[in-house]
Amino acid sequence: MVIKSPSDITPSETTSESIYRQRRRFLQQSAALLGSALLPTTPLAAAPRSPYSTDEPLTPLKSITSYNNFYEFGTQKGDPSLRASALETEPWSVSIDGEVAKPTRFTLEDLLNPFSMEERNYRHRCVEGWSMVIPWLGFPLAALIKRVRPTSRAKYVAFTSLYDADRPLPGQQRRLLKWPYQEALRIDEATHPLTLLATGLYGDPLPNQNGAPLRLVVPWKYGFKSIKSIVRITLTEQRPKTTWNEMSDDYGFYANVTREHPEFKWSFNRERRIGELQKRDTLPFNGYAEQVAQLYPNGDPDLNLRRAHRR
Ligand SMILES: Nc1nc2c(c(=O)[nH]1)N[C@H]1C(S)=C(S)[C@@H](COP(=O)(O)O)O[C@H]1N2
Ligand SMILES: [Mo]
Repeated sequence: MVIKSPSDITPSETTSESIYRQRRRFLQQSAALLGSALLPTTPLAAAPRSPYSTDEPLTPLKSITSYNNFYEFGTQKGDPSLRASALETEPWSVSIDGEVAKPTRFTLEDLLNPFSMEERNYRHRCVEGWSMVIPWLGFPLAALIKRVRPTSRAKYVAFTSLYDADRPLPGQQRRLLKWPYQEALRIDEATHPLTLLATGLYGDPLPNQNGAPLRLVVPWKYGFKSIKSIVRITLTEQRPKTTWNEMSDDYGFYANVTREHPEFKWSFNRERRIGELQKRDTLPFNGYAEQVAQLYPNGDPDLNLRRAHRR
């Protein structure tokens, strides 16, 4: 584990988190006292607390930004924070194409401009068996999809991370994965109100190691679905290929956080919340069953597929 003890953390690293907590407290108090109309126009004032947010204690900023999976920068948990400064996020553009009214390449600014950012404190569960609680800033992917007007044939939404074969990132110089990293959701999952495009965390823009400048967050699925540093979004009729699912069926296309899956090698019923010593139970759909279970009326789609193949 790469988590440092508190004595290793320099003051500058903790400042932004403690300022965040102060501002958050101040905004909550002023909201209660004055009503939202009189709130100062800080970024946090524009990011109201969402009913989808968990009240669980937030994972410290230091852990969220130093214990990462971002194989473009290497496979060690510390590689992304050490190396992600190599990621150039300005200028940035995102192409949206496929089954949409008008395929467009947006500058990041134009893409984000129509949307207001919300704060969402979400649980994050990696297949490796660790978890965090992360205060994202972002907006529902549903709003963007609506804006680009999907055709009636759009059944899936595919995402691609940045990759330039002429200038590969450190981890992309090895065939750790098939580059570029790709992920996809069914369109009803993509337009579920929990599904976010995140542009920040702890009230500040996304650090590079967390997938700047734009990443997906799908909190009821294993972390590998939450693709980072997105450059392309494609709406498709057929189910797209996705990086980890192509490597092994153990990484299901759906990858919903489930318990009791003896068929899958990553069937963990327990998880370690970063910062805690005791393991805790993993919750069905990572604790979001009430919101998302109805998306899967026939049970776990990955498991059903596996059973069908075996027959
Ligand atoms: N492009 C890209 N996206 C990615 C990954 C990656 O290696 N490359 N790792 C995934 C995995 S396995 C996890 S657990 C989360 C980790 O996000 P975090 O480092 O912000 O906590 O990002 C996901 N998105
Ligand atoms: Mo992960």
